[in-house]
Amino acid sequence: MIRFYGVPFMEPKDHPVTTAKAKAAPAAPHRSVSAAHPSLRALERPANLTPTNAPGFGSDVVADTLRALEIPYVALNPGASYRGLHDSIVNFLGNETPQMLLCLHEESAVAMAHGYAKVTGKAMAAAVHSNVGLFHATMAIFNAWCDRAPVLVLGATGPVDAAKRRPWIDWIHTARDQGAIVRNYTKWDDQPASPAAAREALIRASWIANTAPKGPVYINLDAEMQEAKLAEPLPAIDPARFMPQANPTVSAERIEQAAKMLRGAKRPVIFMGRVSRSMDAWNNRVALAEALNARVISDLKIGCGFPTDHPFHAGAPASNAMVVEAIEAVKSADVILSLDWVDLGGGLRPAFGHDGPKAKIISVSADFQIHNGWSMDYEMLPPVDLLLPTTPDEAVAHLLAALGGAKAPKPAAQAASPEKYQPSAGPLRVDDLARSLRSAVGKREVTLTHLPLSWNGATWPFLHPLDYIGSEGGGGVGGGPGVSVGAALALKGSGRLPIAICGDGDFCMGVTAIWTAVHYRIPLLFVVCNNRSFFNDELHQERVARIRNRPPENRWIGQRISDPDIDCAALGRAQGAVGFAPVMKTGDLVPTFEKAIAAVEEGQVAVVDVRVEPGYSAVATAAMLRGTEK
Ligand SMILES: Cc1ncc(C[n+]2csc(CCOP(=O)(O)OP(=O)(O)O)c2C)c(N)n1
Ligand SMILES: [Mg+2]
Repeated sequence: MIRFYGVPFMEPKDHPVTTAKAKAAPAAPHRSVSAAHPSLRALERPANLTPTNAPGFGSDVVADTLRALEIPYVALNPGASYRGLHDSIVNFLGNETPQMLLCLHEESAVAMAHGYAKVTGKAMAAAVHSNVGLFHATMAIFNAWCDRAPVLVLGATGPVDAAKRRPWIDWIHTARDQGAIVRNYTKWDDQPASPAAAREALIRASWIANTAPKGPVYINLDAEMQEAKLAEPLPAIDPARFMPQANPTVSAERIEQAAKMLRGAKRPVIFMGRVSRSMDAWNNRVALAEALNARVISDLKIGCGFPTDHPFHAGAPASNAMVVEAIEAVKSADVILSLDWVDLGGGLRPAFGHDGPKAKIISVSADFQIHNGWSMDYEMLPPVDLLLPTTPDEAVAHLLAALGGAKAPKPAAQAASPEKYQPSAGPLRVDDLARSLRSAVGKREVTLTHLPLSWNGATWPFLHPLDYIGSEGGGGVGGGPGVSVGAALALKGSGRLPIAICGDGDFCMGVTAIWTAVHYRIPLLFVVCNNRSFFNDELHQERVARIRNRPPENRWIGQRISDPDIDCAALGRAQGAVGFAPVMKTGDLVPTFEKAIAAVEEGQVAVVDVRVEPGYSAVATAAMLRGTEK
């Protein structure tokens, strides 16, 4: 029995305000993480708490509801606008379910929750101060939105009643409609005016965020509502009854239509898009591809959905652009099954140009349900001959059944031992980094929590749904470190080694997330793919200069992060991580990675700064062309 402030720790199901079983809706497709990891629970225990079970203040009701919803963590940066809630989590809940995770920037607080959701499929909370904290958080909220990742963002304002405000500060930190800052890239927001309304708002928010298509939600808690004494206890409710199963479904008729089209296909292609991290669903997708004899294409924007070393996988996963093998497969396809591919219209274009595809298109996606008029992250309107308006996991299971059932799932593939990396004497390139890291990792189970823009998908095969969890979603540079710390948090104790490979620009923007990982003992390896530049944009400047017949050699001005070069490992060391001297030579890669992995396996956070030659693969460079450019 876990104890806190003198009374036994109550599992959410026993909690007085929400007596019935608190079932998160919808059920996670795989393992559920409902409370903090034991080694984190041991940290930051509050002292001298008075045993009490009854909420006494508005914010106690908010905290109590977070526990009833089994929110394990709240990543936060503090602020007086939610000092009431802060007190309730520490002194009423005993800093348990949710447990606070202090972050040095709101962007990393939300990014952490995003990374956690990428692994678990479930929302944890992030708390941000009034309008100013929310301003910092916006980039990460947008990333989570584009990535369809559930995050419960808690914020605060006010007092909304102007008569109760302190001079100056309470006024500048109150806005008439704070939710407007993020309304265009959240699924829902609310500003409840009473504890009862706050409880309802949190339950609704959790339900909406965790229902597919998933996404971030924002609840703005009035400072006065939080701090006021509770006039009378709220009647007990069962949150599960307010969160009915609401995931999209598809009719048997449409499944049969799709199965008929696929049965008749001679050269089917599957676009492996936004799918879950469930192993069963992974096995189903392999069985479906094998039953159909389909070629499969995948993309590094999103988590892996299919073994990339499978003979049916066409070429390497795309980084910025589809590889030639994938384009050829799409060109010759007669039926394309898109499993919620990000930008289906754009994905068809390299093969078919503006004429549109000859192949029949079956699109599995319920994403249209959350398209709005502000964000165009819905991408191009694709031609679709049959829509299955549901999640890929559900559609694939039904399609398999309709096509005659799945074969017994094969055991999860074992990573083939990578070839021993033979360092070349030449310049150190991104591929050297990848190959030597694989060699140092050996047979360990690894989760790549982030990859840089310069990554070559051919250098690292994915054999399990947790081998790679996808990019930050919204193209917001700086998300890599925070997302990776959140993912590593979710993976803690799983036996997987989390590795974040970040560009130097990305790393430096989000670098203070490292402190949170070190402070809360979240082991993780950071590898900085340090080309000393915002190199992606050097290529753009070169492109523009060439088009305009101007000197391309000036592309580096306003882009290079050198003179001084940044010692990225020292940025880690300054925050308690183990940092290594910058790796300049290919021969030093493997031994340095081996030492760094050993440190992570001892429970530490390690940072290896690898000085790579600037340069992208030809296919990635080609993807930067816009429209009619040559
Ligand atoms: C928040 C944000 N700022 C700026 C950009 C524009 N941008 C796209 S890629 C990039 C460079 C990223 O640098 P780094 O992480 O070092 O990767 P590299 O391009 O060097 O491979 C920039 C600045 C962006 N996408 N997001
Ligand atoms: Mg760079």
